[in-house]
Amino acid sequence: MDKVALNKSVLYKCWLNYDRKVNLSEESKEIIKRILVEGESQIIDSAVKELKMAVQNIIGEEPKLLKRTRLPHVFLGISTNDSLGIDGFEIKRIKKSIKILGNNESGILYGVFSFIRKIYTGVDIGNINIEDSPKNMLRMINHWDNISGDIERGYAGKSIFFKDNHIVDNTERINEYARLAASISINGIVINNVNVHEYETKLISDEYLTKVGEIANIFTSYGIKLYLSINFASPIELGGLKTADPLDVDVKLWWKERVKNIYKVIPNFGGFLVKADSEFRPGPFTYGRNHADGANMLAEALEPFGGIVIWRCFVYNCLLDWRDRSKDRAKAAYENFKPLDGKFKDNVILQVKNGPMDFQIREPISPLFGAMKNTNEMIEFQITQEYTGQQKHLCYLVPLWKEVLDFDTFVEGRGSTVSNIVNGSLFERKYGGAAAVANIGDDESWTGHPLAQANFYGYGRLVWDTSLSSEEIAKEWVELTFGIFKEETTIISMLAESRDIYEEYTCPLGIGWMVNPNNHYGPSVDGYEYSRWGTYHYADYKSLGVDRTTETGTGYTGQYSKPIKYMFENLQTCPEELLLFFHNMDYKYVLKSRKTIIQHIYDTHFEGVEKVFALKEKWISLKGKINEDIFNSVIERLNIQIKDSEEWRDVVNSYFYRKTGIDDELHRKIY
Ligand code: GCV
Repeated sequence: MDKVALNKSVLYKCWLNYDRKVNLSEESKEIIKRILVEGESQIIDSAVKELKMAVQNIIGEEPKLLKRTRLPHVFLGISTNDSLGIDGFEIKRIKKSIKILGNNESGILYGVFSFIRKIYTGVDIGNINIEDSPKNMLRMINHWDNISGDIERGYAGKSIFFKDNHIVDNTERINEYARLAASISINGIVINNVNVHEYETKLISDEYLTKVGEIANIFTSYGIKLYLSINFASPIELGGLKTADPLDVDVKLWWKERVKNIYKVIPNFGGFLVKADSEFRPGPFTYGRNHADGANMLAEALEPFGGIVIWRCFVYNCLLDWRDRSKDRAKAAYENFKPLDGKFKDNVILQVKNGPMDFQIREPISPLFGAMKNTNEMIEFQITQEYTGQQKHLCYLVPLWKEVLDFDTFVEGRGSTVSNIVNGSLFERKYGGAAAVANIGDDESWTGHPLAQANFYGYGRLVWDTSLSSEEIAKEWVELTFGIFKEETTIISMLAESRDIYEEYTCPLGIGWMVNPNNHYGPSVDGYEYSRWGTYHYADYKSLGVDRTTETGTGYTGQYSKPIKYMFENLQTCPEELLLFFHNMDYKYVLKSRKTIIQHIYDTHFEGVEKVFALKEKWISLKGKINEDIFNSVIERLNIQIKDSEEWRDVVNSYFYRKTGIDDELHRKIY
């Protein structure tokens, strides 16, 4: 039995807290008393361990693991059902027993987690009959952990993998993490930051590989493959070569040798994640080569072992001149990659951030989705709340991700959703899926803000089944974390409205970027306005917003399919929440709400703060009804959120009042 999970706090156990009463019929209790297993492997062991742990909590005794029995039991094994996809499973009642059958071993594990989930969310398992397969093949988590133990954009403590330039010795927590990740069907993990510095470069060297292999082994037992972010200049920095030119024979050989060594130590190594020629990271441009040259060289080395290259498309010029309004960072990914469509090897996947800028609270989808019909694409989300309140503010991100996945690009007519592009089905691609930047650290709660656990949980659930609604996922998470109780709707509604609230008191109408430079926390309307990063709002006394139309603006809209281009360009059809992303508008322009833009800015900022106060009131109504540690920890953060949102309100409103001289119709306090 796993002592770690049983002895730790509710905060630590997250949604795998089995220590509570569930309503099961006597008949069902009789079934789960006995477990029969067909097959043997690390993953099956994990599945059995999990089931035993849950059952012990439910019936108060350890279930029996038997070779055969005529009595009721739960059976775990491989399915013969051809309609199950890879990693899929079925759970069905057959006569006196329940069978949990996986398409493969991971499927068995996911089936067990699903079975437990059903029990703890009050489903009558007596007549259970479900079939479930993932919508996405790759369901990955990217850690931006540095070997120093710091996490780039991490808001939940230090790394659980690294400390003081070493890999941690105590792997208990990593084991627990693998379990948490597997419970939401994660099957790939990159343990180090995409910005690979001096020491992290060595993770692929013999000096570190044994230790990396130990971590890989922990993840393997939960059906998760380990990947590493690599430094494109490794042949120079690690191998002592004079160049990292991807077409150089010695460079190619060097990578082939390295990869061979990696697979000797980690036989099921997943592959490489690469940030190249982006934000000062090295890449093929130095040698006059392109991204396909770079990616294919690595792909060739990984190919014999079944490994893949995940090449990031977050490539843009971060040395722009703010005076030059013709340049538009939003266009960069498409301009860099679209011409290379069809030039990448089969085991290369392009990883594209959900929007063209950088994980703002509101952005349109990246036009690269669907633009590359002959290239594998996967989507990159950010669970860590870099621009969305840094796990001090409540911001449930599943509605945002859901919106992105459901967006119809029309690249092949109706039905060309982002979801169908990245899962590979629209263009029948070999690989596809999703990755997300983790919000995990060594904090007791893993995520700092206890309610930010819902984002980690929600990411996995949504990527497994993109047809789930964000409310369904929230409900599931709440019931697993707090139990089924009358007031659970309070927490569900808090989660559901939190993204809109955050948007209201921060950035209006899709403009984004009004944050303090570098740390990206708190308001600074002009923080990035006169900088080189390409993130401008162009506010003057009369208007604000970026004209990205083809006729009068930067031409960015031309990167979308025709119907989408017209939708964004036309003021009647452009979704108003993105109005200022696509258009430079007069403050007096009247929105569909019949409010002018300036009045909308004032109103949303005042209302946003009021809604944060209301969030706190809702939370207070739960006092005594939920775990006290969680209650207190969330109150602490809601107090911070109130103060911060007031700051946002006053800074943003004062800024625009001073720019425009236009009074608030309701004469509220503006400074
Ligand atoms: C890991 C943004 C973040 C960086 C991050 C980068 C990326 O610029 O602020 O911290 O670097 O995105 O995604 O590569």
